[in-house]
Amino acid sequence: MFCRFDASLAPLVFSDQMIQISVGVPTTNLYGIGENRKPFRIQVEQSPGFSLWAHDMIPKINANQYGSHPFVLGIEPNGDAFGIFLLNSNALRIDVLPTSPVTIRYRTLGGILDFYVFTGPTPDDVIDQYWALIGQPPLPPYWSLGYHLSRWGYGGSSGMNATIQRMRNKQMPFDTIWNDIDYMVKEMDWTYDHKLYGQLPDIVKDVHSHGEKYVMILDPGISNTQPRGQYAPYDDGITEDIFVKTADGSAPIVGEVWPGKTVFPDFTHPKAESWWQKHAQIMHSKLPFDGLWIDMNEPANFKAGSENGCTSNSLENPPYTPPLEGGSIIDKTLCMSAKFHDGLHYNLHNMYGYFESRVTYNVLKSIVRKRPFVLSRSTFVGSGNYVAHWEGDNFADWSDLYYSIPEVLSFNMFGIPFTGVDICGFRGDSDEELCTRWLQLGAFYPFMRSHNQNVAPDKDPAAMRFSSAAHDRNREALRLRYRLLPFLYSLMSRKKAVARPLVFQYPTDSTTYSIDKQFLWGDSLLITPVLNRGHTTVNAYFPQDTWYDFFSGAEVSKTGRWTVVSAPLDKINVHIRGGSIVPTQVPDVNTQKSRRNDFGLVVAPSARKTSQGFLYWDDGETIDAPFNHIQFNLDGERLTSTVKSSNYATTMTLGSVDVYGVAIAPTTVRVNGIGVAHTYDSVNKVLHVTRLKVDLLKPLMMTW
Ligand code: MIG
Repeated sequence: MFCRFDASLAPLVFSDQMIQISVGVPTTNLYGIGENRKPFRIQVEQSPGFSLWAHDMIPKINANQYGSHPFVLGIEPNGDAFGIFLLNSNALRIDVLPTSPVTIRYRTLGGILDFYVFTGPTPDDVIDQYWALIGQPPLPPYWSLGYHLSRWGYGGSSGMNATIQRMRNKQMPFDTIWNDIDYMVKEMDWTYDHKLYGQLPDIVKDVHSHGEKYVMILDPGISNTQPRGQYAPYDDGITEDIFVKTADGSAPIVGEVWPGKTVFPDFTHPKAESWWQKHAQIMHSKLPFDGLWIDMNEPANFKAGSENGCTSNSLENPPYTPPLEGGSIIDKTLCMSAKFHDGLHYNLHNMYGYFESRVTYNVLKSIVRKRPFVLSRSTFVGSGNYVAHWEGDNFADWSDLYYSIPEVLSFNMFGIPFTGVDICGFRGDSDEELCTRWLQLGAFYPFMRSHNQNVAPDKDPAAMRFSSAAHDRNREALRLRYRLLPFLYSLMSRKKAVARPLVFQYPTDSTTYSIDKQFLWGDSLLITPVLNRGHTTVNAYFPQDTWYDFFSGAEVSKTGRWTVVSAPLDKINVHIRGGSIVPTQVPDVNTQKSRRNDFGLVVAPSARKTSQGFLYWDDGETIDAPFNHIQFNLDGERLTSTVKSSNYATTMTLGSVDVYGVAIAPTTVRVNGIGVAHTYDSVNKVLHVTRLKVDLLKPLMMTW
């Protein structure tokens, strides 16, 4: 690895509001730099440039989006990886120039050059090193790994209730129901509309009685136009003096968001947390929410700067600005000279979402006294310590379906592995084919949520306008998700990237460098979704290794090349890598129920007939919960387990084991010394053992 920071590739500029420095890097395989919509591998040949400036903007190519992550990972042709990270919250332009060596040119509008270089040598090592610096994401509550259903504009409690009922009636697995801004009175935080959503407290009660959870949205903008004494969040905020101020510091800066004119909480203010806490607590006593969703925290403002414009100075009109959506640095946000407790908006803008995330996480934690679940639109370096993330206002079309994969893979590098996008698309109409394909892929987003714009037709898995065949396919996608939840949870417990690009696993295989239509879960599952209308086959790359169809167990005969595999509408291709053991669980309609079901193991032998896997298990909600950790090991015709930790007292029953790649039909199968019934699939070479009732908290030994 040889990265050269110098002035030979582009002149070094060091001025108050613009610093430029370049680094020469020894590869064209570069990944990261966000949040920007793009293919996963940066298209160096096209001389791309990225502006990092949090902005309320629909995801589109070349636009600065909701968050800022100035991190780039490079992989050299020999497989060695490195990372370069610039810790800087100012507006940034990062250009990638196809020179020899490749130049990464940084231009920042302020701050200092606080660079970190990570030496790997593997891509996973780079990510470990980066996360060691910025913080490892905490384990989310188990229920939040389930399927989330959201919509803007249910049309009130009855519409919301109807959505819930059809999900239940059609046996669609889901864990949560979400409310967007239409639950509020005039879109004002910490209120709910007693007319339109009069039944909401009952709905939340009913949701809880079914083992489901409730999540609601909050926006930062606080209405400042209510009569005095009528809206405590504003009155208290004034008393506590926690709103962002105008340039001269004399008064809160006023913008305009959904509630009309608003002021903006300064989440860097020491008193902001107790203020947010007070109103969250009052609300929670009426509507006991389980999770919170924080939107519009770029911070977004419908007016450029403020109601009264901005003062004219070099902060509002920097000598250099990168190309920005909306054409100006104050587009859809507050004036640059607005004042926070910790400094100027000019310097803190990219961190507004981060500060709100931290405060909201702390508040929720103190209210529910369990692991908090918070979803945030705007993110910065380190946001993964507090929140999950979604891609914002995507569109219901096939290209957005594809772009969800680079988004999820990038955020897995950025330390926010718990990321997904709005399934079926937020804007526009998704027909049942697109919706099904999206649910199938969405089952493999670490964070799986459907959400929908107020003006868009229903797109939930049980939507009345979808055929019953579509409902069946959607249910299958959801059940697959629930079947794999113990594996997903175990992956998340490792505090490593969950959704991984193929190049991380096979860094010396140049074919994998630009693959972003397939990805891995951990190092075990290869996911190959259909991303085109009408397609019932898909071109899959199988790196040189042993691979089995996850569902049938059939071994992939030719690896190290592209292969067309069948992908009928009811199927997403999933393959398991030889050498893996994946824990599963009999799915159910929510995680409260599925967590009580029997576990299963899918055992995929490597060429040397060995494999490993593990299962992490705890109560799914307690902070620093005692846990069980069971390791599985295959060696030839012997599957064993080691209970590494068993501090969580519970029942864990192993109900089935499927062993792939068993060449010869076994005559006897023994589990813990006792002969058990089994079947053998001679076509796919699979040994199935079902109807077991084995205690997973005791060492297991299965032989055949
Ligand atoms: O100006 O709350 O990205 O998920 O439904 C739009 C309404 C504000 C943007 C979010 C979207 C949400 C919507 N919000």
